[in-house]
Amino acid sequence: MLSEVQMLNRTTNHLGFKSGVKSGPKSDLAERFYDNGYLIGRGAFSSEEVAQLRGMLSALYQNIDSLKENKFRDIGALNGLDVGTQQPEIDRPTNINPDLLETAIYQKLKNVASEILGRNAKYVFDHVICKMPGTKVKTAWHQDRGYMLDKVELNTVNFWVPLQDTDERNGTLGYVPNSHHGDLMPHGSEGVHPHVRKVELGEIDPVYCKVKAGDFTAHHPLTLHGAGANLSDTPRLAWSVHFGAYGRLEYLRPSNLGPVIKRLTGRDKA
Ligand SMILES: O=C(O)CCC(=O)C(=O)O
Repeated sequence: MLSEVQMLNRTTNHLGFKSGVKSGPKSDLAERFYDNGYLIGRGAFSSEEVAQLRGMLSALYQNIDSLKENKFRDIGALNGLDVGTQQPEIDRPTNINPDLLETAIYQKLKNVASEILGRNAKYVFDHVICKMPGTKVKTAWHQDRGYMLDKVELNTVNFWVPLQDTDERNGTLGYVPNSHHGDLMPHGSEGVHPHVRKVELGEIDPVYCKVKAGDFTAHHPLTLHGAGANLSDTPRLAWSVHFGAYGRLEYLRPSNLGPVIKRLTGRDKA
């Protein structure tokens, strides 16, 4: 029986970037992903790989003033709290620094996504969230599909890469196992930043991920998840990267065309 680390190393080694996986029986990883709605990959990245990525993402935060308004926001800066002091988020950091696409961590995530999807995975989206030390702001419970235009479905594998050891004290991710077997739930923005989408939940029994730097999590776009406050005295940085079998062409699946065309022509606001 292979340990989880051995299994991941095997995964990342045998899936060369060029060859990837085209088809075949469902792998162990795919089974865990689709059965539970999420998985945790342990010991996938070296400390050098984590340090390199942390440095590259932290550097983007030094230049937030130069970012376009729709690429940067502080989703925790409500009720008079200053922008930049709570939970600053940058959309598509790979657009700002394309070298991120060349990092070992990106390539390994792409290989894992290929194994789960059963074919060569392609980039769809990424964002980075820094929970500032002492921020009480939580990441609201949501399904990633709740951020999509009405009825748009992207069949993605959504990774979350913590860049320090992370647990309930400094804002780790919590999942509601098996929640991806249900439908998309109604999402709203009441009481949170206008960019944020949230689900009102009753009783839930989440699993909070206790992870080390070098681990990652992956979840299905319908899996309910959220994250806690950062009560520690260091920033909690995490990179989220989404892959799909068709990359950004996922938006052009026939069933997505209606809402996408409505958005492009402004008819969704009519
Ligand atoms: O980093 C976080 O706090 C939340 C990330 C998240 O919810 C996501 O990437 O889907």
